Amino acid sequence: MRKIARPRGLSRRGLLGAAARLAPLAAVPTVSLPGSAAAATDPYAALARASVTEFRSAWDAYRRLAWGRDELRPLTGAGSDFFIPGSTLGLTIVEALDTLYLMELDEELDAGVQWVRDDLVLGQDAPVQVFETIIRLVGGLLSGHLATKDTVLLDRARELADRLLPAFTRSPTGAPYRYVNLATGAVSGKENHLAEIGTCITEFGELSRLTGDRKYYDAAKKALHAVYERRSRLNLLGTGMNVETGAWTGTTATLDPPVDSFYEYLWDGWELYRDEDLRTWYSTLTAAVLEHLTERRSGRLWFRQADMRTGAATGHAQSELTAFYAGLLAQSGRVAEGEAYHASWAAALRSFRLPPESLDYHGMRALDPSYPLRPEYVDSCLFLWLTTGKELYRRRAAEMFRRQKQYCKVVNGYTVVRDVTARPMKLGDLTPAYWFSENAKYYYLLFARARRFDYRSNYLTTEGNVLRGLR
Ligand code: DMJ
Repeated sequence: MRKIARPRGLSRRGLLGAAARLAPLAAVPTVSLPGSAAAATDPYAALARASVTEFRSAWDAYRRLAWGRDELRPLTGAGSDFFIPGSTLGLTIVEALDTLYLMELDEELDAGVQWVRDDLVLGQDAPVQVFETIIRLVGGLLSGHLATKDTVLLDRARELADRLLPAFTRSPTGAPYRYVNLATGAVSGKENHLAEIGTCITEFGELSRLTGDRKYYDAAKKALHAVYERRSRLNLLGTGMNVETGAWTGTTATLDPPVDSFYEYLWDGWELYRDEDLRTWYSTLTAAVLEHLTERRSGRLWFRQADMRTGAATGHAQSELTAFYAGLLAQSGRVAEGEAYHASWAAALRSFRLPPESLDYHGMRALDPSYPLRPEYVDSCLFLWLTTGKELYRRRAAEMFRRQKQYCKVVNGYTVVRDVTARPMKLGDLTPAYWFSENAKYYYLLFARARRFDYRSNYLTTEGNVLRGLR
């Protein structure tokens, strides 16, 4: 996530501009931004250089060992598939395009665009997960297009979105099916999760803005509404629904996956497209989340699980993925809660060397001890820094950067951890594509004075794809 002030001069013309209601520009945050007098002496210059060095070593390994494959297995030195067994959609290349641009690695960027132009085959006869395809591939192609102005990238984004659309248009409720066959349009997976139903309006909205065809935005908004209109009397949501009947398949209210970015995109959709409905839906649901899910424990703020109909507490687990919510809270005007929630994760990092995938915040015990190189904690560092101007968040990011290097760095870049509580830590064998799109980008933007980034006015998707603020 990760969106800051709305771009100055963002065009309101065109199809979406006509549809969305206009609103005053959001205030630009008061921050010691790169290039300002306060940033004259830069204690982060060495970290900025190091963030590029680390990215390059992982990128070189990917090029050498797995070029064109979805992801790199750095220990075995091979590629792996993410979407379709035995086939590739070039996930790492597509995800990295705008990071390459921001870091001014133009030769590598050209090679990536060339691969998309010559080798990316979209019409494959296989089902793909709609949500992942939108946030990673459609989003990656769009931010790549915005960075390079190469129309091939926009054409591919549009082609891919068109292949995904049956998941939305064939659904009786408008909430998308989980999978769609890219060649035939056959849909499957009628039980879907909230994050997967509702995390598409910024990518589809951008596609509508760029192409002048509002069908993408309309499909995404209808999906969000299909969930919103089924909220409980407490204004709480469950975790999933049957997209054919509209019945809830999970009735636990939670911010953890599989819900997380559902809330994020309500706010983001409002912020990008000034659609008042989305702001209303976000505000209504967030008020209920803060009323019913907030839990203070040893002075720390966490978000519990509860029954969506009664509000009764049902659990006290917290996923690392929910760390993004610190930034979202601050973004949407709840700065104190956002800072408090980030402080809870910072405190957890005093108990664990790396954040476990899931923890029980009552006993501060790892429920899932893996660490798949998640970016959410640092994502919130970036946004909280830009919102508050506090150097605290750069220092926290610097500490995570150091820990990732200490525990996850291997000969061919970076790898996931299977157990952060083991001594020594047990490593897995994967560099997730989001490491190139998110972690590496957030570190670079936090530490560098990126010349190609507008620190005052920008928008990054849930996958870290930059849709505003590239220059
Ligand atoms: C990314 O794919 C996106 O941030 C998504 O919204 C959930 N988290 C993963 C990385 O952890």
